[in-house]
Amino acid sequence: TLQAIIFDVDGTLAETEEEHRRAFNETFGSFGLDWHWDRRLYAELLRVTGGKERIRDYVGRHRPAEAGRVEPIVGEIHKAKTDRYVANLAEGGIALRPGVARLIREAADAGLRLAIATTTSLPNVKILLRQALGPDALGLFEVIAAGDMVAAKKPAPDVYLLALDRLGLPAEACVAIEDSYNGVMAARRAGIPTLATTSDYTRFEDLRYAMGVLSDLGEPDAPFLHLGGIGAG
Ligand code: XBP
Ligand code: MG
Repeated sequence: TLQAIIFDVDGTLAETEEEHRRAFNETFGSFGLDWHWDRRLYAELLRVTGGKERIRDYVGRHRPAEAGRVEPIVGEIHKAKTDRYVANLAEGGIALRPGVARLIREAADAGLRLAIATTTSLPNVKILLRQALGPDALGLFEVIAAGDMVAAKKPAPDVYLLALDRLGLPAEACVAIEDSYNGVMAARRAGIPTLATTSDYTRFEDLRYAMGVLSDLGEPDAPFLHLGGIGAG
């Protein structure tokens, strides 16, 4: 039987990638880098998960002459990007995708255990959950497997295997919710039944290894059915 839901973050809980892109672009200038990642380029760069990995991939393919200067400061650039992303979200917030808040609350009320498996950095997860669900939001999630807690990022299964390990559950007792090819592959390689919701940057990706693909997780938050009330009077 189903015992836990494991959520991806970026693209699944919220459409965060434009905030990531903005934070990357706002950061490059302060390191004297005249880079700008537009939407088209970013869609291509998203094939590599993880911010540091993405910067290295970009330099390798688009700015090879700058590799020597950038490589020693990738960690520094990425830390500045994370700080900026957190500051931007603290200021502006970001909405959860349809149905996400409701699923989290109803699953928790029903006694299901909740976990997160993401390649994004831990501070990014924390600010998103606090902003969107309130100060107690982190307490809803028993396990948060994030960022550099594993060596190999999605599509490797490592972050999902870590979440399963921390939950102490077999893969079959869980369902993963993902939005991307890399995410679906990571969860499936860990053996977890996976549901995909398409997101802004992933709607044309190959999600066929998910057990189902939906546009999103549901209807607006207002109660839509009152079966108990119909005919009860
Ligand atoms: C999300 C990502 C992340 C973010 C940036 O992938 O690829 O890298 O874009 O996060 P997924 P960091 O939703 O499949 O987990 O910059 O903190 O690495
Ligand atoms: Mg995602």
